[in-house]
This record gives sequence, structure tokens and C-alpha cells, in this order.
Amino acid sequence: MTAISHRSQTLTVAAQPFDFCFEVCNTALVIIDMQRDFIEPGGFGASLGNDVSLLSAIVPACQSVLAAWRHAGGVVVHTREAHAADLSDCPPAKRNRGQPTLRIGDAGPMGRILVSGEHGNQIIDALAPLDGEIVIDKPGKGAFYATTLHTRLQQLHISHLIFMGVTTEVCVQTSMREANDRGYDGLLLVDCTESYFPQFKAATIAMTHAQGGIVGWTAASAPLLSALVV
Ligand code: C5J
Repeated sequence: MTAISHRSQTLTVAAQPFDFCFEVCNTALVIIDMQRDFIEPGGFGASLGNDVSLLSAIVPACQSVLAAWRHAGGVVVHTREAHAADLSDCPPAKRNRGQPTLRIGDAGPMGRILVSGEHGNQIIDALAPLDGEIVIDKPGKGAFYATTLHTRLQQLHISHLIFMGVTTEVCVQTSMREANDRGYDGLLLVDCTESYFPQFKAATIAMTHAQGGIVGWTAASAPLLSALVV
């Protein structure tokens, strides 16, 4: 693979509802919540009664995009759904909802559920952040709520975001909508995102690119990977 020669070259990805055009220098790859709590048994996702094996299936595709994006020299953002140890940033309504077998903050097989610094709260080894990449701990579903993400992206002159991660209709979709309202153009990579509910993933993809891209664009990762090599 040869790196693109100019990070300011305009690249085009075949997408829905139409081509997504961007420059690597003004685009960040945003990887939502690929943390053990959602992907591996014993975490928050499993405590809600979900089959977590569905989510791990996207890891190889995410790894390919992350490797190509790093090779192209693009900004990488990793997020984690994470709360302070004293749960001061976790509203009781969020903690109590759903009657999970383990609530946020309870001790589980991988440490306290969705608490910063716990083993289960770490991003899976296959997609672990490198030094210098942005890691955002977010107390909400959206990556922009109560975080420094918007400020940090503005400092880097980022206007376009490419999204991967889990779960499609919860933290990924919420983050895309928050980004849209803040003026970013967002592309969702459909084979690099997953839900515990396939019908919710399909609906999210459809509603994202409907009405001329009312929330953003959707595409497979293959045309992005092609665009990133010359
Ligand atoms: C959920 C997330 N599903 N990362 N969080 O509670 O989507």
C-alpha cells in the first residue's frame, strides 16, 4: 500500500445518498465505544441481556480501516462510554433504567461496569489507541455531550468525520446527530458498525442517508480503503 501523497488531496467515496468527498487533513476517523463493556462477555452489553458476539464480528473491518487511516496520517478519535468512579456524572435515571443484572458502577467480571479505568472500560486490544490519538471519555451516549471533542476537532480544523463503532442506533447514531448539528459532514461505515438488533442497524442506516443525507452519508469501507491508496 502506498500512502496518499498529499493529505489535502480531495478523495471521493461512493456513498449514499451521493458521493462523500473529503480531505484527510480536515477529516477525523471517530471510533465509538469499541470497549470490552460492549464487545466482550461480562460487560454492560451482556448485563442488559444482549448477545455480544454479534458486535465482535466487525472488528476485522474496523482494524483494516484504522490501519489505512493511520497510514494516511489522519486524525483518530476513540471514545469510551465511561463514568467517574463516584458516579457523579451518571444520572440516576440512566443507572436504574432497564433493570440490568449489573448496574453502572456495580462490580462485574471485568471490573465496575462503565467506570473509567476499569478493565471492561478499555478499548479492545485489536483497536487499542496509539500514543497521540484522541481518547474521549463520555458520560452520555453522544460523543459531544459533556466532552471536549468539539473544541479539540475545531483546534485541528476538522470539518468531516468518518464513524465506526457500536452500537449503531445508540452511541453511533447519537454522535452522528450531534456532529451534524455542530456543522460536521459525517460518513457512517456500514460494515464497521453493529447493533445487538440487526433491524435497528438497518433502520439507522436508512434514516441517516434519507432525505438527501439529513444526518449524513453511509458507505461500505471498501471504497474508502480504495480511496486511501494510490
Ligand atoms: C449503549 C453504546 N448501547 N455505546 N452504548 O448503551 O451504544
